Amino acid sequence: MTAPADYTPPAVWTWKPGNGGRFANINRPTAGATHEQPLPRGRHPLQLYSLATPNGVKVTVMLEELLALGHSGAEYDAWPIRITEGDQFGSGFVAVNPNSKIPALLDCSGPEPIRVFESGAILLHLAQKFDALLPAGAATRAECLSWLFWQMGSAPYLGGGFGHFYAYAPTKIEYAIDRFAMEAKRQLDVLDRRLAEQPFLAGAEYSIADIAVWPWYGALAQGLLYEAGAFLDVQAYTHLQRWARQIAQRPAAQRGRMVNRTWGPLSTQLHERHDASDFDTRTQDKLAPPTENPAP
Ligand SMILES: N[C@@H](CCC(=O)N[C@@H](CS)C(=O)NCC(=O)O)C(=O)O
Repeated sequence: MTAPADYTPPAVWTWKPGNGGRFANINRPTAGATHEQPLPRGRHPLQLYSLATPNGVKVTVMLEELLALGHSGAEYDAWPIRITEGDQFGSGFVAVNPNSKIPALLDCSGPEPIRVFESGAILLHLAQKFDALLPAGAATRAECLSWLFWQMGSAPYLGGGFGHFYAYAPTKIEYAIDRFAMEAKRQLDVLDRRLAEQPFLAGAEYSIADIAVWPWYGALAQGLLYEAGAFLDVQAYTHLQRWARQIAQRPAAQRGRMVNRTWGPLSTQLHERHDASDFDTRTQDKLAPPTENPAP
């Protein structure tokens, strides 16, 4: 194994801003707002503040699925939060999510706005509100929630562990890449075995569990995350491949992955979404300048 550079941690850690890592210009060890920046508010009951990273795409796919099911109360305004520029530390965003991470939802359909942060909490809030995409039976609901929370606990090892050290860290550390590649492959195998038994994660029906897992592990399986498809041999997970393709063909998934996307080919971007017709009437002059890919 290649020897890592010598480093002895000091007795007390201190922050060295701009350590060369990706996001070094925005990461910091404290919480709270850094500047005044009110959030825009549109006309729909649901106001989403997000970006089309895997965590953001979960919510826009969910909203597009709800609209496709005929739930007009799921109409939403989606506003981009440019995390590479520090929008998540603006006062308005921090009031909706004190954790300063996208996605964040403001549900204005009742007498008082309700804030919801954490993508899993947002999926559950919407599923319960519209009584949709959450199985009714006790056993399948438990299975659905188990996979939903599996995603919340597992993806940080994929994104913050494997993705960070394989794709973003300023030096390639064999120990870290080995450790997290092993865990990423174990997770892919967990999903593959489950999807060998059932068409979807909760069982026979598509649910919020699939909506949570697909933007991470479906994208990884399709070679769209960290350019790691060959490295992790994702084609070997044939049941996961089948499931990933099947969801990618859903019109709501195709629309959802475009919303608040500010990078990549222009045909894949829709910076703001205020109406279903926005998908058809996108023009280049409505788009702000594209930004760097902020994939986690
Ligand atoms: N557990 C959170 C994770 C959210 C998250 O990590 N969001 C990232 C983008 S994918 C973010 O906003 N990062 C900005 C930052 O760390 O400053 C969720 O599921 O909502």
